[in-house]
Amino acid sequence: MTAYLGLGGNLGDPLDCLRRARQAVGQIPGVREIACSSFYRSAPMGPADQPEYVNAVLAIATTLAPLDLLDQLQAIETAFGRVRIGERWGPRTLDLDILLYGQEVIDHPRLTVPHVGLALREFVVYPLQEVAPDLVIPGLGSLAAGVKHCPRRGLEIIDYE
Ligand code: ROI
Repeated sequence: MTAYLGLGGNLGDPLDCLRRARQAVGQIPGVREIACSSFYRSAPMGPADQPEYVNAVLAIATTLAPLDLLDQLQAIETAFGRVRIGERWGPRTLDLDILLYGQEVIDHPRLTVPHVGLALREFVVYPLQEVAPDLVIPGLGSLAAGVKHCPRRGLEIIDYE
């Protein structure tokens, strides 16, 4: 199955954190990386009094069932020192979200796929478009059409000089 994962973080050194998280995801048994987007700097969505985020999207091929994949991703979040600091939409060291799992629609207490807000978030749709320009999102239509309605809000690719 092809799945798309959103990576995000805004505490510590988020670029380094996301790079290491990418490695960790690639080492999950039953997961193989297909593609990785650029890394992006993005303005926080939600409370503005927090550091800017780094975001990226990974395309993977996986033999894991969705909830098994979720378990593995949450174990990585925990290993990276993620603490849930009460506040909703507050800062975090590492977020690993299952954005899409093939064309499946999943409505489970632990997991909603396609990810809530997928079409609205510039830090998801632009990197996703980089790795899957022709994607169709179940219930939402073509990604390319969604991107047209999604302002960049200052989203920019981090350059590595
Ligand atoms: N804002 C940005 N820019 N990137 C994120 O990954 C992100 N993640 C979140 C909230 C707090 C909603 N804001 C975000 O969970």
